[in-house]
Amino acid sequence: MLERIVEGSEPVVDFLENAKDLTVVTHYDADGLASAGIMSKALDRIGKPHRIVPTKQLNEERAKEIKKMGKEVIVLDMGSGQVPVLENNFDKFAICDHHETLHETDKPHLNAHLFDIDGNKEISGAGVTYAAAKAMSKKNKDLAAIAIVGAVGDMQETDGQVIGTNRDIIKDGKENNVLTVKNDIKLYGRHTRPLAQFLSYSSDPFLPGLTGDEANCYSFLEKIGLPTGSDVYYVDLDREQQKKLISELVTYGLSHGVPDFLLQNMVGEVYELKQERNKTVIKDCKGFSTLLNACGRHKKGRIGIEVCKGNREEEYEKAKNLLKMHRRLLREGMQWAQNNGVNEKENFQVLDAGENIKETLIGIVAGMLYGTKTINNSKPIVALAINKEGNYKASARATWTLVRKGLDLGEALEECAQKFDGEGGGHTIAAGARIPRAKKEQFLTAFDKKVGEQLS
Ligand SMILES: [Mn+2]
Repeated sequence: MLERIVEGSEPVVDFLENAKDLTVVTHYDADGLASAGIMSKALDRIGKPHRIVPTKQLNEERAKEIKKMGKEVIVLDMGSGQVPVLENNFDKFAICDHHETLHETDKPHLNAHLFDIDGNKEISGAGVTYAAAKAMSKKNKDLAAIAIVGAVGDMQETDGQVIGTNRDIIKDGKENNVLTVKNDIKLYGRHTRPLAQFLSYSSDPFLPGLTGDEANCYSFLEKIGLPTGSDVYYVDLDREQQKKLISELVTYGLSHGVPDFLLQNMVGEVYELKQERNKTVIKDCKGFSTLLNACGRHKKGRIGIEVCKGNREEEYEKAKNLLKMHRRLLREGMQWAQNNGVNEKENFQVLDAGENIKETLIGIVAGMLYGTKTINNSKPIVALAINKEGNYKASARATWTLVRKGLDLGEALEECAQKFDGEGGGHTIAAGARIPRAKKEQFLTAFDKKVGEQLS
């Protein structure tokens, strides 16, 4: 599958090789930053100068700003849905994307869906960009690990592992000594936190009594006979001890009402960057993508891109500090949500955070609330935050169980937001919208009705 995209990369590669004044425009999330890391490294290797612009969106206004910097753009992890904007502003452009919204163009356009590959699940923006890099030079196969960082960051794992074309990329990564794959616990911090802290910080899934309570985690570990020293990390345990911890956590979760699908997701394939040092946040792809997300969400995308390209000094230290801040804000957001609770409607529930949670974090908080006692796990959630313009940013999240029953949050948000002078869209399981402040109640009523129709 991957090879088909590599073969189809020729127009993009020609474009890059002939570019005179190149700007790399990329989405600001983990997948976008990974895409730019891969592209920038590949361009460095052929000695092609370029500037990099991470961006949240690519509308007319933003395109005009970018045009002032340079006339030729390669757009990564976005662009397929913005062809008219690109046509309006640039004589020369190319696209590497995996999103489904497709406009036709005669410019170099690499998109998974053009090869009948499902870009939602089987390959990310970083994966498509990796295919182009591989077409430029076989040397770039060492960037396969960063492509998987992008896929994991874009939540492309299905039942605990990546699938489809992403598996071809994994194969490249293994063959080139940059990736290792094993079955293991998928909680955040295997490499970076002492065991008790590792458990207490794990909010996905939320384990009632353990998450957020280090003292309880300490007693839990003592009770099951595992070491509690502050110098013992999960990766320091032997295989038997690791297995013991996992089975005890599952038992604990089941007896504390954690949905079994969340507990199942706790174990699966773990992707590690073979060349990175143990006990660093970038040792595994999940940690790496979280670091990138923190950079992007706090408008420091370029720092994350440098880390993707191999910087392990100044930029890496900055990125780690951003991650610390990011995680603190998320904990505070979760705390706020749990203290204030949700408002349950007929077919969904609302968390109205107003100005108490940043709009850039509201979606992550909404997702993390599943499995907590704060929300009803059998209904979708819409979390609202007031954005810079004073309007509402809405982030909707659901479970696969609901999607299987017919729920499509992307469709529901798009339709309901448009009705009330906003805009929205996204995936079946996760979507977002912007809603004028005065239209909030009308929007929520329409959304309730729409979701009810989808689920009936
Ligand atoms: Mn993406």
